[in-house]
Amino acid sequence: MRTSRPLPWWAREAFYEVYPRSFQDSNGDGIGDLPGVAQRLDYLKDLGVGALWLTPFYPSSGFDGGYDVTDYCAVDPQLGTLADFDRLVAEAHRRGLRVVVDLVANHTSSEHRWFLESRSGRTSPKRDWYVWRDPRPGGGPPNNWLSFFGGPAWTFDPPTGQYYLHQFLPQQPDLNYRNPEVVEALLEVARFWLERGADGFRVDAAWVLVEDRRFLDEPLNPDWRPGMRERERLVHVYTEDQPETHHFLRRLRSLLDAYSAPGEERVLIGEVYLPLPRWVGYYGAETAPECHFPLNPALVELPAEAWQAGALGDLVAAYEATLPPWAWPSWVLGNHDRPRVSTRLGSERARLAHLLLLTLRGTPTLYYGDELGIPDGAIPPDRVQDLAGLREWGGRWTRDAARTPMAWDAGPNGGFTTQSPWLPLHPDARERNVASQRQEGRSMLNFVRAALHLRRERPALTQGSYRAQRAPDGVLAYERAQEADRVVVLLNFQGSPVQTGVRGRVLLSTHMDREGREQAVALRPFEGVVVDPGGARGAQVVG
Ligand code: TEU
Ligand code: CA
Repeated sequence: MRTSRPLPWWAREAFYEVYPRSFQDSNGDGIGDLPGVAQRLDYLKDLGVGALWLTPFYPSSGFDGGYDVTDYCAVDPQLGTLADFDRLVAEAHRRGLRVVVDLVANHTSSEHRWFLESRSGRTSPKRDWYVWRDPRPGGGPPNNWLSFFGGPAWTFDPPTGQYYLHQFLPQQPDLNYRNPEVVEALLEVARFWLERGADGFRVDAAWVLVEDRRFLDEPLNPDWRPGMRERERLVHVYTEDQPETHHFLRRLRSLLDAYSAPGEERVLIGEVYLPLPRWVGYYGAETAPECHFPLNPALVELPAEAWQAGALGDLVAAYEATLPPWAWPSWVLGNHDRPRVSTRLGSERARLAHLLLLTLRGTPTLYYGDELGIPDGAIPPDRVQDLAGLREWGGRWTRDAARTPMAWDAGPNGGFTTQSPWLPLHPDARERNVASQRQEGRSMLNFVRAALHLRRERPALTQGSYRAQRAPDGVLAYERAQEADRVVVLLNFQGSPVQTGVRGRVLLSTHMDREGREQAVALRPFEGVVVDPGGARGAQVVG
């Protein structure tokens, strides 16, 4: 996107992912719900984010945290009603907050009426809504494709003698996007939520919607090593990133554009885990756009040991160089599928990571609770809810750990619920919660809030250009500039202090204890700062 034009809201604002079951319980059943989210909108407004992404709140069969939908056009009774959704949207809009909902497009629940009809017989009018294949000659699954959650991507259905495809759980049969009726049905679902005021969609599993129609075996991955996920034994040439997937996303984008008005765009965000050269394909083309931005998995997947100035600088440079000029970057630190950033990096580097997230060029997406530095929860085996995730990670990790309830105050259950919560809160919830961190001047919460507000106030940070700067070893340095507004960001990713030659006014430090003019900014271990160099000169970072 050319930066001289005023930015659309989805490029200007920070997004915040809410896992509704874990945000706020409003009726004392231990499960967070939509009215609960509505109660906490003032918090989000004050924090400084501009849009919420709600993970699925639809009726579901409960095998995959809501991602096994039984009815796309309703609300799970545990989480509320359609009227609660309408109120949530109205209350959000009243505060200038946007609401994006999850579109679970790749698959339905096996209990969805479409699938029940489809599996009822080979001549069912909905048979072709899913991907059914005969056993391979001599028996067994049609090919070697593997599911994300372990085991084959095919399950046999004895009454009709065929296998159906599921990229995820057997309880999540893949829809057949080669059938135009399926495309229409999903667009109809999208219309339903747009009519109710949703500001857009995060399309779930957007890079695996369609498979190659020859159903050939996928080649073995020569780089697979024990410890890697089972699905990675194969190279996904036939099950990921197929051209027809892009066709659907283009259709969906056209629909969103038809529902958009200047300043009131409906946004299309895609979940896309692919290497950068193919990941950028999900923006589509300038004249045939797809996602406004795909969620960027790079920082979510970056191993802790690679959080070094050099590697990060290269990573950002690669994104800056690969994105076409009209495409807008996206940055993410964590989500409901991966270990939390505090656990991956430790609390000091989690602050640095947030300063990076909130000062890079592009739309940042925060994950609820990370603004408090919540670590992965310890989930006793008898309380594990996410069996799918346990399978995905070979039993080594459960996604529940990253989905524990938000802590609002030092009261019982962190103010999340008056009853026993569906998952235990993090162990230090009595100290690590919104109320206590509000009072503590230098808390993670106050830091993230300050960074979000600084980002809003400075055009350089919201829409300015990005330019890497030379810096001493261990320091990632870059300048953001929008016309006369300029800031320099210095991030010390090493455990020792370092002197930079930067002169100017420190606007914000991860340590929250320095502000003001300095002759040569020195950084403490793992400290990051935003500096206003003031005037045209003096910003050069000298090693
Ligand atoms: O996730 C898709 C998904 O495949 C990634 O989580 C994946 O497991 C891996 O990290 C990619 O390399 C989405 C949702 O976010 C997840 O919660 C659902 O379980 C999944 O789709 C199925 O709907
Ligand atoms: Ca509840």
